[in-house]
Order: sequence, then C-alpha cells, then structure tokens
Amino acid sequence: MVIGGGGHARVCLDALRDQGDDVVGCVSADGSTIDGLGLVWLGSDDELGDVDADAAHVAIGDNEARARLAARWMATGRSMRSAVSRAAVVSPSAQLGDGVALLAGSVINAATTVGSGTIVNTNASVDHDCRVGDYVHIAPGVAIGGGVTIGDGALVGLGARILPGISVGARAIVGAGAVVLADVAAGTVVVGNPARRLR
Ligand code: JB3
Repeated sequence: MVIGGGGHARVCLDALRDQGDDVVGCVSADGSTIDGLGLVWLGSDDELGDVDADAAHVAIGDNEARARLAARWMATGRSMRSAVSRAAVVSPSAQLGDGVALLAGSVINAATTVGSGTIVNTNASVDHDCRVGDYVHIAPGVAIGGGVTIGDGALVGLGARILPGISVGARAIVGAGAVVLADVAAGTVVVGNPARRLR
C-alpha cells in the first residue's frame, strides 16, 4: 500500500505498478486519495496496524513527514517497499536503502549509495561515488556530480546543480536552480548561482 494520497503518491503509484506490485490502497491524513487511478482510501494513520498489506511505500514529499510515517509503519513490524520506475537507470554497483523512490528518468551512477526513504525525482541524476543520506529529496531535474555527499533530510530543489566533491549537510535546503560550488552547512538554506547562504 501507499502512505500519502497527494501528487507525489500519484507518481510513485506508477513506479510501484511498473514493478508489478499489487497496490491495495492508500492511507492519508486527510482522506485524500489518488482519484481516477483505482486506489482506495484505507484509513488514517491510526488504522496503520490494521491494514492488510505486507509492505508500504511512503509517498509524501515532505522529508520529515516521510521519515515519521516510515517509522510508524515499521513499528507495525512490516517492511518498506521501494518504488523504482522502469525508466530509472541504476548502476549495478549502486546501493539502495529501503523505501526509496527512483522516478522516471532518474540516474544513479556507479558506486553511489542512496539512503532509506530517499526520493530521486524525475530526470534527476546522482553521479558516481556519491553518498546520499536517508529521507533526502532530490527534486526533478537536479544534477549531482561525482563524489558528492548529501546529509539526511536534505532537500535539493528543482533543477539545482551540485559540483563534484561537494558536501551538503543534514536538513540543508538547496534552492531551485542553485549552482552549488562550495560545501553547504547542516540546516542552512542556500540559493542562487553561485549558491549563497540565505539563512
Ligand atoms: O515536485 C514534485 C515533482 N513533486 C512534489 C512532491 C515531491 O511533494 C509535489 O508536487 C508536491 O508538492 C509534494 O507531493 P505530496 O507530498 O504528495 O503533497 P500533496 O499533494 O500536498 O499531498 C500530501 C499528501 O500527504 C496528502 O495525501 C496528505 O494526506 C498526506 N499526508 C500529509 N501528512 C499524510 C500526513 N498522510 C499520512 N498518512 N500521515 C500524515 O501525517
């Protein structure tokens, strides 16, 4: 099943079905579901323990919410399911955590590690020897050079570029379209070209 019933869940549903998964429905906070795509609402988070499903994919774009819901689901003793589009390209030497979303056109190159619950969104590329943490979101169209480190919970915004060898700290935010030439400290927000600290 899918946890979340919004825009991101729509995209992940396609990837789950690509894998041949039988998706029984979704659990969302507000009763939202994926209209028109044949997914029924199974209840709210309080019903998680009662849902008849072997595994869940947490399909919520917000990093903190995704991590929180994943922990809650795993506390029911069941596993996290990844959603990997048939149009994603993943090197045989890449290592993937549980519950990742690798969406259409994403590329994970050689010897790169992607942590649990991380999203590599449409047409985003993560090149060789990168270390991407848990519950990170790499937004559509991002390009990440070789040997980059991205800390847990970081957000790399739409179309950003990160040069080879850079480190982006945990929970940092890289603004849309930024070009990152220097390391980004944990918890900071950087924007622009070249990327500068906003707060
Ligand atoms: O930019 C792109 C390509 N995708 C965005 C994605 C990464 O993030 C997308 O455009 C959206 O901006 C966003 O997608 P998401 O997370 O699906 O957002 P939204 O469409 O607002 O839907 C949020 C869903 O998460 C709703 O179904 C909520 O009910 C659900 N949700 C939020 N908090 C929750 C909770 N569901 C559960 N079960 N529990 C929660 O605490």
